[in-house]
Amino acid sequence: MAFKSISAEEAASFIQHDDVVGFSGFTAAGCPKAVTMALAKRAEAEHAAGRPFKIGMFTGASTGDSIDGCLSRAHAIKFRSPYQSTKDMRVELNNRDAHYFDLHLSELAQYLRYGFLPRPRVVILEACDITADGKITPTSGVGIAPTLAHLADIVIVELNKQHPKSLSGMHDIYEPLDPPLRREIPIYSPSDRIGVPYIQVDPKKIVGIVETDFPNEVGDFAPLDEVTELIGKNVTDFFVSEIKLGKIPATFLPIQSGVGNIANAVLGALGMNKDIPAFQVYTEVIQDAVIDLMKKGRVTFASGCSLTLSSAALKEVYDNIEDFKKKMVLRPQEISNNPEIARRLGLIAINTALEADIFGNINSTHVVGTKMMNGIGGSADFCRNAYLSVFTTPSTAKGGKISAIVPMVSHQDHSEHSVKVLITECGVADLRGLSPIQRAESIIENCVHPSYKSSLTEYLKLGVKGHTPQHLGACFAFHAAFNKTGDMRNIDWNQYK
Ligand code: 0RQ
Repeated sequence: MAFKSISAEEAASFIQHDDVVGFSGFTAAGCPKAVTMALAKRAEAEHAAGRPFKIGMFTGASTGDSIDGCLSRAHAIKFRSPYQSTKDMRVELNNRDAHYFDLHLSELAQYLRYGFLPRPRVVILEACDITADGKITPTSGVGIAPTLAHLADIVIVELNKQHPKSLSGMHDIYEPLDPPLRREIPIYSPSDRIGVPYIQVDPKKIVGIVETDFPNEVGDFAPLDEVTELIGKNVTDFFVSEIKLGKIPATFLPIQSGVGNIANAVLGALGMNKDIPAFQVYTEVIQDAVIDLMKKGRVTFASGCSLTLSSAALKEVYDNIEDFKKKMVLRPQEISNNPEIARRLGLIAINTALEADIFGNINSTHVVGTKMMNGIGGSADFCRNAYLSVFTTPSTAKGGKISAIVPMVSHQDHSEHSVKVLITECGVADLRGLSPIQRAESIIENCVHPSYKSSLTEYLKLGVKGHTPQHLGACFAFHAAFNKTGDMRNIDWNQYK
């Protein structure tokens, strides 16, 4: 090998307290693991010796336990961006032991290049292959790796045997020029390739290769239940009727589908309905449902930033890699989530809300207004720029004690201006062309769980005048009731009359 083989511990010793470190990958796919575990041990040893050790970190999106989990438990994070989804990281940032700034995923690479954010000094890239002149083939996720590779002073490569070298050809690596030199990004169809299949790194920056054999850390998806099945059916029926009405072309449009169990279930349902033509996917994370639908011929092409697959689905892809390479492409998140491309391709965007309000605003991130769940991820990259933007959510959470639909969202990620359709297991509220009061009536009638309908109707009856009938003294009554009694159903509206 042209580069020095080093241990994970040696690699970790290149990272100092207060360093800014970048990591390849997107979700748990394509992330380094060995060096970060060694780094967490080093941080613990430094802390035990009474010395400070914390790093600033930039990743593509969430990572696996070997990065976010280990470094959180070691209290080794000074700041972090963007999206995360591990339990230990949530504790760390909700305790404000680590500073988290949440960012649209399409913006991160350019923010780093523009100098808006601290420049990473060290980056760790997971690869399945590397050439003597520094051409790196990423593994199952790309994220911001190309930008990190050219900005950093020091590059550490984890060469992971779990990913075959034959993955080469799956990636399409392209970094746009920065303004004022930027031109259009020439993707006119999800399958267009515009870059090269590798990340070029200056070989002089590569301080060593750490050979590893760690499997991906993507968990399995939850099985379908009655609620997710109904949401999937409602989404599908709605699209079928939109095609019949000629509002969506009969050939259909590329789908962007969000992250998590619900998104996976919705996409599965959509793919199974034969009234929807076989379709292409232009999305951020390629989840299990896409692979299943490809096997059935229902998804004809998928462009994404990562293969966020259960181990069984990833094996399926790797066992048939040449076939899948013809039907899939993995891009940097700057391209997979690019607003220009979302608008041009006419994506149908389906994302999951944590909470919605009766006027169509969406909270994707904060539990009861204060506690960070995961982050905004790419949801706004797509929602604002899609041909049609849909949000789905179960109408209640926590056994019915929380209504996912409230008078006013406790934190806003997507505004009423971007959100076009809201769908729960109860039904569909098509918000296009409706005024605030009409949106409220439609959402209460179609999407709210029966146990909260009368309460939200009472809220509207508080009789506030004006364009948007929001009662500023009562709009958080649901949240206040939850904080006080543990159940949003315990509201006495009389106190607000
Ligand atoms: O809690 O895990 O303790 O049971 O939130 O909820 O129903 O399992 O949903 O896995 O689909 O995640 C919005 C978080 C949904 C995700 C969110 C609780 C609920 C449960 C998870 P438990 P489910 P999912 C980019 C797409 C933002 C980023 C994005 C997300 C847990 O989709 O992070 O959209 N989205 N990226 O009980 C309190 C509420 C709640 C609640 C649910 N109102 N209050 N807790 N929960 N509603 C674009 C791509 O292309 C990928």
